[in-house]
Amino acid sequence: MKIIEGHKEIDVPAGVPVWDVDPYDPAVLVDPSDYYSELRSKGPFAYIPRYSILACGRYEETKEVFSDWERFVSSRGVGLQDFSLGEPWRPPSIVLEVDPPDHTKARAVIERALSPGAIRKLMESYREDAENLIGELLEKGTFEAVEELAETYPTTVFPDAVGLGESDRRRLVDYGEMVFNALGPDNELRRNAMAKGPNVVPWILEQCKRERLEPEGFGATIYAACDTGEITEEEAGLLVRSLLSAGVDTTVAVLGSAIWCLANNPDQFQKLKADPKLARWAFEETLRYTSPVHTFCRTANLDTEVSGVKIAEGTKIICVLGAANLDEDHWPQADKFDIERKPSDHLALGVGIHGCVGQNVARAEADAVLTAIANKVESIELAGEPVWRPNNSVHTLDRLTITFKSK
Ligand code: OVV
Repeated sequence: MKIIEGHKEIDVPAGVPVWDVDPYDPAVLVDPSDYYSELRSKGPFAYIPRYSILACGRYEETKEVFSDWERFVSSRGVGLQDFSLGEPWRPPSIVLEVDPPDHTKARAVIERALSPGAIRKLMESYREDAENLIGELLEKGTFEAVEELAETYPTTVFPDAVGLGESDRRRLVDYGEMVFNALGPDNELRRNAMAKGPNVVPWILEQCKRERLEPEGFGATIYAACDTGEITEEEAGLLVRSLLSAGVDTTVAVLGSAIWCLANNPDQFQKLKADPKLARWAFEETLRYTSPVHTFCRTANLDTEVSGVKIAEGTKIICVLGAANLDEDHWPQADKFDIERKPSDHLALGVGIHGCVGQNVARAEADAVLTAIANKVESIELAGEPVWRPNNSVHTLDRLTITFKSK
């Protein structure tokens, strides 16, 4: 058996085109639209020889693979590495990198911590923080929207909601960058992110300890579940680690991308201003249009078949969510950003039992920020060429210079 990027080499399934592309080439990662459409044009799956994987990017197949946890498991890792063949870089997540029945218990605990009721309590301070921040940026006029808005807002409100005594914007963003880059191949992006580990990982793990967490917060609710014997204290620590792994870079990405979308589509921003209640849908359409998590993998746990393609046990499938969310066969005028589209079935937050457990927190953050912008800002303009930051799993901006004008 030959191993490539930590998983089994597979034969090309009958009828599947071989496509010599590198999905993890920084040039593809910063500007993926041609890669997305070419992938969809190949059929339900393409075989990518340099990694010996299947890729899917049509809506139907991506949804099928992504939601069928019995055939396409997460416990063997959701990146290129197959955890059944070697040790991952960190102890696996007990909610992401796991299947039922173990998944069910951890998921219930984290779902409780992030419940709609818990989030409702935060909403008022989320709105206040968003209004203050947008007010400050309006006064500045021109600002760096990644640093001063997209990174600043989540790294202010989220650590507080978790109950961390302190925030460290750089370390929180860098840890997310590690976790998401780690899902890709052993390329320069992954190696550079991993090199930050010694400065970042010990700090993150320290924040996950029970005694570090405030008595109110998502973290405390998670730890309360070990007093009732539902989970162990160690598992509670790992679930707090999941919050810090998945809760920062994703929301940073979607906020930056939402501003980018609105700056590029002034007609859509005018719609939002006319009806700020559309903030919720501006968020969903940004998710569909930009897919902050562009790729997650699954592993076939048995010989099976999808859309007539025979898939062998051990096959790694990269599910290109970014491509599925722009599939013309599912979305009329897929390449148009339209906040009145109201796309409730995009795949940006996943689908099925592993669907984003933090989505209501993300929605609350985005709603607070976009509502404040709709109410206070007259126009949003690009004040420089946007620059994207390549990441093996996250589609995110590196630099976005913006001018806000008031009346
Ligand atoms: C990258 C990522 C996404 C979702 C969950 C987690 C990590 C986790 O650590 O649980």
